[in-house]
Amino acid sequence: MITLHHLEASRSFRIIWLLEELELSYQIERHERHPETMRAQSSLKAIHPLGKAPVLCDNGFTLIESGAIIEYLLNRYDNRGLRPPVCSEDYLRYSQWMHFAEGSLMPSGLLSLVLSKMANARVPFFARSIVKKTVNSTLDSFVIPDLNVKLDYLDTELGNTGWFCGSHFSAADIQMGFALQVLHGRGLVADNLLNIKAFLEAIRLRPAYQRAKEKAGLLTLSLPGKNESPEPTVAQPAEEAATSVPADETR
Ligand SMILES: N[C@@H](CCC(=O)N[C@@H](CS)C(=O)NCC(=O)O)C(=O)O
Repeated sequence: MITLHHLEASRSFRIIWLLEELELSYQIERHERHPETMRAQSSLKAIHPLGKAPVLCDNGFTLIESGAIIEYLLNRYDNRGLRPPVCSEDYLRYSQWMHFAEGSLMPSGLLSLVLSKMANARVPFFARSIVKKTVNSTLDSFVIPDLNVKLDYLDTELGNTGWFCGSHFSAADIQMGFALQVLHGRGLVADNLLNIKAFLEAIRLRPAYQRAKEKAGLLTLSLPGKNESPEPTVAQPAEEAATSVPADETR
């Protein structure tokens, strides 16, 4: 039996989503975050020394890293063609976006999260304004502009077909979709990035995504003092709008 160790509001959502897309049977072991530090509780360290999610156990093997877990599940169980053939041009795109998500996009998001937390951290009164000024200037001069260049590029790329590789949904859309979801949830995706918004709406309407959301619970973390942005909605044909599931109020 496949066992997924899932941490609330974390990347392990990707794996639940993929398992739902593949319609595999699996079990979820749930782990919680510490209410103040938001770090994973020690139960996850008992499964793997790094104490990070996702962790997948299958066939006596324990695997970490969402990209590696996705490749493993596709190698072994892909019955839906969620990865383009290795010799195809689409595969190059697939491979690029699978790496880009954790190699380039999530680090930008993490940096902005850490710095925003730092800007709001409790520091002695005399140092407060200096810390805030320094952190905000790093955010404004480097972190946010760098992230925006990436997001603009992604928006242009998504303008081609609406998906990250070729004209079909693939596992790269899961890997990238979660990262964009997190950034959107933190209000970091500008309103004019309509292709990203349409992409987020398209994934949200997938039945497997909706099932995964029901199983995963809270999807993303919000910043201190900020409410999460609601899930994006673009204009839909009337009959689709009538059948779509409303946004989960816990997000
Ligand atoms: N690159 C890794 C990142 C894993 C990771 O940082 N997971 C976060 C959740 S999104 C985590 O477990 N954080 C808990 C902690 O650091 O205490 C992956 O894609 O699996």
